[in-house]
Amino acid sequence: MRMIRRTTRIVSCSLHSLCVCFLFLNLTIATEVHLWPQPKVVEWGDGPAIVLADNFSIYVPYKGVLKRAAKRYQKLLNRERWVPIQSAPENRWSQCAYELESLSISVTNTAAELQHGVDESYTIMVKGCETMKPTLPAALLSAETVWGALHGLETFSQIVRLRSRVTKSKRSIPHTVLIKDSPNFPHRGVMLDTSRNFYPVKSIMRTLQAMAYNKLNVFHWHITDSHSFPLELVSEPELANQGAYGSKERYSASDVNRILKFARDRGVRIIPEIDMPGHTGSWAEAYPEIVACHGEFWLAPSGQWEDRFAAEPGGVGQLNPLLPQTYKVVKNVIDEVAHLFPDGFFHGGGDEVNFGCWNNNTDIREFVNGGGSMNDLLERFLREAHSYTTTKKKTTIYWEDVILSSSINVSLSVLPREETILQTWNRGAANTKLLVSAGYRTIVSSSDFFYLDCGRGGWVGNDSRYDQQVDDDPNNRVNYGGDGGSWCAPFKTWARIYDYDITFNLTKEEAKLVLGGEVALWSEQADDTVLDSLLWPRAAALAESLWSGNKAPNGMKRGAEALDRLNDWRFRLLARGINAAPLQPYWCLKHPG
Ligand code: CP6
Repeated sequence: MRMIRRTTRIVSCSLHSLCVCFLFLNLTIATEVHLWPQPKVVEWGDGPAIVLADNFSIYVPYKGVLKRAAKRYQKLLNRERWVPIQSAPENRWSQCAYELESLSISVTNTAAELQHGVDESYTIMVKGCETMKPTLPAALLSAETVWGALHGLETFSQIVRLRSRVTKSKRSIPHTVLIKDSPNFPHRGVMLDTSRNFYPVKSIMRTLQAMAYNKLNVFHWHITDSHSFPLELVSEPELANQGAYGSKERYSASDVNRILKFARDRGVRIIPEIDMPGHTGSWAEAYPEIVACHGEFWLAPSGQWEDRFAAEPGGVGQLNPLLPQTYKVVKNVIDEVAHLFPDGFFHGGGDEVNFGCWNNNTDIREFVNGGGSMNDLLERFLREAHSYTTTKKKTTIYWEDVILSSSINVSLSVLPREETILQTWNRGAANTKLLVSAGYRTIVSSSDFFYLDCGRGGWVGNDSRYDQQVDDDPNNRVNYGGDGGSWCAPFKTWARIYDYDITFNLTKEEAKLVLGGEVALWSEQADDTVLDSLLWPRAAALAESLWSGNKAPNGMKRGAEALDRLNDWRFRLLARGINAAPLQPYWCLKHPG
């Protein structure tokens, strides 16, 4: 009986990504403390633990971001009550005679702004006591910039832990530590869609906080889409007045500024996305005349009337590139958003432009009948919109569709390489290859690996993309089953995200154009109630993969060893108020190997 139960339990751990090889790995990788993401270089010295004094303090000689961060981490260290699931061997737990009184921070260049490519490296040195003659332990964090120092503070907070049992209330760190750390990729992001469903400011802040814990440094804010326009703009107040879900479901300039300050204080950049010219149905609430096909049906090029749900469940709409009024609104929006958000990058959307939608519009049909092409229209729109963003001195990001969509063939001169970055989402590595070989800097967010939204059942709509297993009735708009369809399968597990190599199959030169990656949370089926558990700990998997890689120093995959640390990390995130989802039965964590 006992035997059978045991076997069953082991099977249910291994089914969810093996916890059986821990023992072997623990022998080869002697991590005293579990860190996430794993730093590039970590050396633990042997010797008694260093106990933090009760009045331990973080010493920062600079005002501003770093001072506020030190305060936050000091508070966090004071209340941290997290104990690792596996304690280090007892012989590590003798302690130095003197306690550690402070951590000192020094920064070389305090003026470096938080922008793409800023130096994020840091070094932590902790010197323990000498065993024979008692000496004072010392801890130093040094960094080139404030932003590197923030990462160092986070790592320091992960080194600290409660001692198990013996001295319950005392925090300690291992004897002598050397950590030298810097990221592999400068762009490590999370995309959040706040249009399909609204997220309160506090849930965005909680997400930014969790990102900082994970050293993720880019929040790609997909603010607007067809379903709602939740951003208040002074120059175009009607867009939110009419297009937001309600008077509370919107972000004011002061909300945005609070979010921006919160993010900057944690070393996170915010890239705003205003998705155009597709995905603009919500603009039609205020400006029906500038949006094509925002009704129920459109006339496809095939001559068939198509149900709008067939292309975009829940509502569509595409800006009409022929109208001067369109550009007046677009210019106001871009100018104000570019001003509101200080980042050097601006996301201009450009995904899923549907010529069938434009074909629904009489003026556009006339334009095409008169010898113009749909392609000309898109090119016209992009050229115009691009000139607004570059006038604002922004590098513009677009979804890959603007050059890779099979129906689209815009002149690349509209998208100059120095001013343009493209973001993948289809066909995994193949599209990354196409973008970089066309000479574009690229951000990877392949839907096969990095899309976090799928996997929780029904989709409203009879769209075959989302819903393969729906019955044959074309009027049936409810998918009762499964995981949401082929686009969603397989589920994007942490390991699938972790193991994906964003520079797969690229030459060294091509790989240099890959700036990094983003996990994406589209919100058709998500809001604040499920936000944390959809993002965490899966976004943490991306965080480590882009920070220090998914391979151990010996070149082997570090999946199993990573799982060990990620389990601990998930519990620490929980202790810090992030509702990260469990990865395994707790039993597996208690019984490694
Ligand atoms: N919304 C917008 C979406 C998606 C994209 N853009 C999307 C497409 C396919 C999947 C998931 C999301 N919902 N504006 C594509 C970039 Cl599987």
